[in-house]
Amino acid sequence: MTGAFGVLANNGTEDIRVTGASSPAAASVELHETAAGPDGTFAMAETADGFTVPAGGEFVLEPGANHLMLMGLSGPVLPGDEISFSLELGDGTVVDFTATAKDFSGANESYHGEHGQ
Ligand SMILES: [Cu+2]
Repeated sequence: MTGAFGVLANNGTEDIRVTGASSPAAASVELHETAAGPDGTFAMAETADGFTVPAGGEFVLEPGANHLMLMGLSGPVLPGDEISFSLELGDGTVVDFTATAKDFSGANESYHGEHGQ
């Protein structure tokens, strides 16, 4: 599995809730958040109520925090690959976007470390 990171921007005047995501590159895509557990270690889990992008603001997806988790990749993801995603919004609309895969080896180590893997 792998993570997807970036910034979701909302230029509108109302908050946007992201309730789900999908990608042809993966069997499923989950909305994950990372939080410190009772014992101080960080663990990631699916968000209970999705991501909320505030009106006129941004929602940051980054390692060790909120991210899109690609589960069950349909094939290897190589740097430079164009991965398309669909985000399902709270009002029922679907937003498509494409992200370019990047070599993430440097930060990947700390990312997995934070996840205790
Ligand atoms: Cu995750």
